[in-house]
Order: sequence, then structure tokens, then C-alpha cells
Amino acid sequence: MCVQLKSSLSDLAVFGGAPAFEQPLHVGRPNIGDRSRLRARFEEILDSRWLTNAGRQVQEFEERIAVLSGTRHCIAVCNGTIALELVIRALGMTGEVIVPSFTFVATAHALQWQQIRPVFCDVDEKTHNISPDCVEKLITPETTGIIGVHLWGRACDTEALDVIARRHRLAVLYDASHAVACSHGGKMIGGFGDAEVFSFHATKFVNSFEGGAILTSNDELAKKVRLMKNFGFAGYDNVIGIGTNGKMSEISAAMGITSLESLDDFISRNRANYQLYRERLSRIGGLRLIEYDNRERQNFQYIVAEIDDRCGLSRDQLVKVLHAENIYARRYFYPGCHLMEPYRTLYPGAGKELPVTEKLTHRVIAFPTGTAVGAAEIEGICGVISCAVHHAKTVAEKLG
Ligand code: T4K
Repeated sequence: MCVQLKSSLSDLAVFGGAPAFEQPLHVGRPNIGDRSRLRARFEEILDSRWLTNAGRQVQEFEERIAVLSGTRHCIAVCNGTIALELVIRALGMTGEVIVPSFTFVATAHALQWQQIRPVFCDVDEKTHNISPDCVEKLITPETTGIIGVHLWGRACDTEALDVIARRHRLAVLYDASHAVACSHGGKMIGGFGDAEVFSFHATKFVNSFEGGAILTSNDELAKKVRLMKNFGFAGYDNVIGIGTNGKMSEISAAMGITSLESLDDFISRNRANYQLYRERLSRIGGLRLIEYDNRERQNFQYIVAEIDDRCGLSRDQLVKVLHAENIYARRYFYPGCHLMEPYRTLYPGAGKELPVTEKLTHRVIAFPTGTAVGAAEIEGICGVISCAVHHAKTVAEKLG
């Protein structure tokens, strides 16, 4: 890795300078963990000739995730999207379900895929999470549930959502894809609502290549989901209901366990990255990193900033500057689900109710972090940002 530090305008790649990084620097580079332990597990799996269908690795992974999240049941599945689909169905959600638009599109797709209307709800400006006040206004006789997303690992206002759900007899599900190993009010995420869902995609804090899980302390629900993810098999050749193939493979679980073994190391490296970004970017007006609550456990998986007018560059202009430097910052989650298909066609009026979402989707940027990113890379990234913002007027004119 070679970092070209930027001090003057002509150093910037958009003005003809060499890119800051020779190799692309991505958001979402996977955390790998201890390779020798991973290889040993792969050998064990091959030796056992048991590759999938609730083998030893999957059982161990489920146990470890259940312990980590303080939840009675963990059902591991092949990805977070299937986890959402299964539990939405198992909870009996139908008709309309209230969900934020400011999320990865899988949260909405998991509903629409099953002919359930995602009713897009605005988020709180400070937390980026679903706004309980807005939820209440969207409830109709067709509403059967609420899905909150713990965006960036910061928990939703679970207390307020619980009250609303109880009052209107609604199911509550949390998409906790970003919140593995995080807590809320001192209690680990995984145990809130009727159920929570984790993603273990390669880009996630704990990764199993592809993977997901349903967490719940409800015995009945757990039983239902376990059946549904395995074609409805209750025994050797006894199918007792409709199901699908949502199973996690042994290889995936082995990766997941290896990830869990390095959890503390991942957290401390993510935290150090976050602190360094904070230090280096703190004096840039109009660029504000999101805050993490020190009283809670956090995984610091996302380095997210909001860019406002005082910055002199728009979020999209900054993204262009960074991409030219081989720094692939992301516009998570632009443009908001309500402006993606099929939602923009099916529900064209949805944006009128989402002023905060519309603002945030134009302001938010995610920077590279994780164990593949170290101090030198962050110094380089922050140098590019500082230089571009320092010369904001000229850079903005150049980019148009
Ligand atoms: N709910 C929420 C709130 C979610 O964020 C997600 C997933 C889900 C539900 C669904 O869970 P899963 O069904 O995926 O388990 C990526 C991930 O594919 C997606 O899992 C994740 N959220 C989302 C936030 O990020 P994209 O469209 O950004 O993927 P892509 O291919 O552009 O890659 C993202 C970045 O990661 C790039 O900078 C490249 C880098 N990367 C990616 C992979 C796969 C690597 O460096 N190595 C890799 O192996 O969605």
C-alpha cells in the first residue's frame, strides 16, 4: 500500500494528481480472523463429510451467537434477507408493515416479496432510526407489524416501539444486521421485540461469507422458524408445514465461529479507526461523524458522516473526489427504499412523508474501516478530505 498525501489542489486526482491509493480502498472489506484456525475447521468439516444440514459447526455457531446476544434461541440461516423473510412469515405479518425507508433495500424486499406492503416511515434526525412518533401516525386497520432497523449498530427506541406495538397489538421485529455485539440500555441486541435478525454477510462485523440468524426468546416462534428454514421437516421424512431451504452451510458456520473468536480484536481495531477519523475530521466544518454512546457496547462497524452546506462540497461531490483517489466511500443508503423499484412505482407518494429520510440520503457518507484499514490509510483518506474541503469552491467548480 502506498499513500500519496495531499496538501495542495494540484495533488488531488480530480486535478490530475496521482490517486492517493494505488489499490482501491473499499468500505466493507471483510474481517478474516485467525486463518490457521479457519483452515483447521475446514479440514474438520471435510474429514467429517458433513457439509450442511445442522452439523456441528452450525450448532456451535448458533450456541455462541445465542450466548453473545443473551437470547434463548438462535437459528442460523443462509443470509440476513432469508432470515427476515422467514421470521416475517412466522410472526404472521400480512397486509401492511411499518418500516424505515432509510435502510438497505433487503428490509423492504423481505416484505414485498411476500405481498406485504412496506409502509415507509421517517427516521429520527439524530439517531437515523425509525421515529416512533411517525410510526404511530401510519397505523391503519391493515397494519400487522413494525420493523425497526438498528442502523449503524445504534439501537432503535425499543421502549417507545414496544408501547405502540402493545397498544395496537402489532408484532415487532428488529433488523439488527448492523448490530451484532452491540447493546442497548446494557442489554445485548438480539433480545428485543418479538425477534431480531442478524446478517453475517462478508461485509458485516461478524462474517460467515453469507449468513444470517433469527434471535428470539419465544419458544414457539423459534420452533416455527426452525421448521420453515428446513422445508418444514419435523423428522426423518415427516413434513408438517410449508418451508424453504434457508440452511447455513458448515463452511459458513466455521467462518462465523472464527470471526467470533476475534471479536474483541475487531472491536478494538474498529474503535481505534473511528477515533482516528474523529480526531482528523473534527475541525472540518459541515462534516460530522455520527456519535456512538460510550455507555453501550458497540462494534464501530460503520464510519458514517453527515455532510451539510457548511462543508462547501456536497456529499456527492466529496464521493467523486474520493473515488478519483481510489477511495470507494459509499452513499449508504441512497436514495432510500421508497425511491427504488418497485416501491417508487407502487407507492409514488411515499416521499412526501419522509423529509428526514430525504435529507439524510443526500448527506450521509460511509468511509472505509474494518481490520483491512489501518492508521496510514485513514491519514491518507482524511488528508484527501481536508484538502478537498479546504479548496471546496474550486473543487466544486471543477466537478460542476
Ligand atoms: N438489512 C440491512 C440493514 C442490511 O444492511 C443488509 C445487508 C441486510 C438487511 C441483508 O443482509 P444479507 O442478506 O446481505 O445477509 C452490501 C452487502 O451485500 C449487504 O449484505 C449489506 N447489507 C450492505 C450494507 O452492503 P452492497 O450492495 O453495498 O454490496 P457490494 O457488492 O457493493 O459490496 C459492498 C462493499 O464491500 C464494496 O465496497 C466492496 C466490499 N466487499 C464486498 C464483498 C462481498 C469486499 O471488499 N469483499 C467482499 O467479499 O451491499
